[in-house]
Amino acid sequence: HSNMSFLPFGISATDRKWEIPRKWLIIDEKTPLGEGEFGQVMRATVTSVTGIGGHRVVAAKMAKTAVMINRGDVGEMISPELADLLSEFHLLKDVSHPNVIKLLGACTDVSGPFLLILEYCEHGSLRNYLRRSRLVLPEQQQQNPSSVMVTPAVTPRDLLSFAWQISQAGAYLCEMKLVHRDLAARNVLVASGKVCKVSDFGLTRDVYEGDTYFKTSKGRVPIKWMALESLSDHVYTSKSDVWSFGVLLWELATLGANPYPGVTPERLYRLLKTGYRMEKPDNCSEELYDLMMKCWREDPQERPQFAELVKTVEDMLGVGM
Ligand code: ACK
Repeated sequence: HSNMSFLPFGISATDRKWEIPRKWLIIDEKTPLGEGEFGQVMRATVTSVTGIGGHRVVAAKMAKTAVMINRGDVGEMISPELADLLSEFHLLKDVSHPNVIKLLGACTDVSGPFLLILEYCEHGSLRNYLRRSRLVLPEQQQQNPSSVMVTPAVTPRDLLSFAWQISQAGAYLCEMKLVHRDLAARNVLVASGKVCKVSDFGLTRDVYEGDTYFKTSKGRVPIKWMALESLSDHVYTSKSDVWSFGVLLWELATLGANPYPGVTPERLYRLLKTGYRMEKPDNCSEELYDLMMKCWREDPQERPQFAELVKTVEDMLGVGM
């Protein structure tokens, strides 16, 4: 086997510019960032890469069963997990936005598993970041300023800033005619400087919790983030992404709580259809609650566009004055 053969699955000659030789990658095996039924995210260091700067910490994402795949046989041996990773690769090649996870490269040669190399986001997922922030009391931070570095306290203004950044990413994706389908706090990463990056473009998540994805014949779907029309007709549009963004606003307001507590995924559709929506969380402003409620309008056309959401959150932040 030639050591420079490439995956047949949609990897073209022009993709070679993304190729990172495996020998440049040092995978930190001891501290997997995330592991699940679908694959793994590992922390790694890329060395001697001119394109992306000398030494750099990155995230390497792999499909769990990728090693088992006989990549010599075209088509038939590809696992759904690898298919998701490959589609994420092809999608990320064409996007560029400060609030969308950045693709740095890939390892596609057949000497090892397909690896997607992404920028590293030191604070991990927004959901975990929000939940960790609950544990930090302002007094604690004053006493021990170093704790600020580990888990910075989250202010109401930070939450609005996160909402604003994610709405910008939403507006960008909408402009690119891309539908994310799985916008949720677990799929937003937090980089240094509290910069939010929308990630997980493969639809299927690596790590998930109990009622997050409802298993159907079509795979796992994030029921509690899904718009009514996605639940009933499997319709996904930028307006269904707006619905999910509304749930994400609720996650922000509750510092990462699980939506619709006590509601089983099976019951959710009927409940929403009868007009039920989540209550205003404690400490959530009327304005922010009004915004999420608009995102959850039954008629997709009546929901705001991402561009409008950006403006409304901007007004709430008081920027541009
Ligand atoms: O909250 P976390 O630690 O941050 O748990 C998830 C886990 O992997 C599964 O996705 C973490 N993760 C994923 N991608 C990255 C990345 N690019 N940088 C840092 N952490 C990541 C995420």
